[in-house]
Amino acid sequence: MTIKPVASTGLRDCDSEVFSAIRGEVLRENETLELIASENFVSQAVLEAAGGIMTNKYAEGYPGKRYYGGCEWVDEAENIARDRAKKLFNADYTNVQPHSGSQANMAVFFTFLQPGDTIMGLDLAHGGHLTHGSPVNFSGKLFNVISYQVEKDTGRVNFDKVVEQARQAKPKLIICGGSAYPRFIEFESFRTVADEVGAFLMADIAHPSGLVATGVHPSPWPYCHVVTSTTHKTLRGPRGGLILMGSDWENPWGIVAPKSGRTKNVSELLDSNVMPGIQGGPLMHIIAAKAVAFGEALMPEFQDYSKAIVANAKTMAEAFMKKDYYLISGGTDTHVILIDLTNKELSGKKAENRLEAAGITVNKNMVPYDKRSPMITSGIRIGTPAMTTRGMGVDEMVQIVDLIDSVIQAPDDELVTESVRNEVKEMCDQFPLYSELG
Ligand code: DSN
Repeated sequence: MTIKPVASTGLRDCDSEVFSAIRGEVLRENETLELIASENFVSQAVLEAAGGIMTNKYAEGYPGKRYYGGCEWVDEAENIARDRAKKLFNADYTNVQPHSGSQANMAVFFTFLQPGDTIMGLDLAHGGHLTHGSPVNFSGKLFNVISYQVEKDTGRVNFDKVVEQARQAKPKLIICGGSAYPRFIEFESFRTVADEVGAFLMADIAHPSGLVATGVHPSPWPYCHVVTSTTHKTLRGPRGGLILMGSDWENPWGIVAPKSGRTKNVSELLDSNVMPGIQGGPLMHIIAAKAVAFGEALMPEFQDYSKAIVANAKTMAEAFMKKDYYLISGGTDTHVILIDLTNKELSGKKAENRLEAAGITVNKNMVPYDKRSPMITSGIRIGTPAMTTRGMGVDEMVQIVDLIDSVIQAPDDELVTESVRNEVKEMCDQFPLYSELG
């Protein structure tokens, strides 16, 4: 038997089942309207790096200090990623190895906290994130969690209440940011609360990070002690995580390493909590792709893109409100719109299903004070990053709102679904995606 060299056959020829699944996803992305606020379409260059041969390389450790030989080129890729991330976010320290935003958050918690310490984060049902203290997540299992909420009438955080809660709970860490908060994160107000109770302040900017990088969303500096993010939402990179710090990396607080009791820079503590603390070998192909995405985000065009994301979201928000949709917080400052469908008499789950049948992808989402369960929900979340990448502008956003409304008004009418699906296909044909993938 002759063993073929691995490079001799491509996916199409050697594995028709997986090829067919990927081909199906290419068609799905092409032929539907992608409105999930946390998704985006990466460039061909990012795709190439993410699917590249650095997936072969083990590189536990950090550039110049690895546990494996042969790291010359992956060191170069990781150094480029670090330099570009620091420039992009005006940061003094970064770690680009977290496989996801959850791992970035976990590394921060393990650096700044001991199990059992108290943390304060935005309630998941009010726009927070699983890792900000949900009882089903490590954050809720390992730490004592006090959640803050948004106000029923404004959909916004009430800082008089947050400070009152913080005075009572005395959290060691306060987390700001979330996954369904349509407004700017109020970094300065959170810092005032953190200072009052002597807490560390962490911002999770996973959602707006592309907007933060381009100045379209306010900066977490100088207010936040540590910042985490994902790289694949508004930042339009490969799926992954990121940690950032400003000058506090020098450890003005004298935090000590738990085992040795030695005081180190926070940067060293964070690095060792990422690897070997919670991860092994870094995904070097993804780190190379992060470097490419950071390079793209440093280009002036990326600021135009970020502004267009927000202009599109604001246009959609206005169009929905004209049609009597109830938007949490009455609009948006970002790429996210959160709609409470209670006055439309269908659940978030049904809306998600019926819109999907019509070629429009959104996700069901809890709304503040939701009476339904997380698997049913009363709301949907909509975001504009992916459609903006595709080149769609405000006219298309108004058209999309009309299409969504047609489905929501007649969710069980198959003729309406079919007609919307045809219009979606026509729109998508005008804005081709990944045509180079055939
Ligand atoms: N699942 C992500 C989102 O959709 O916002 C957050 O992790």
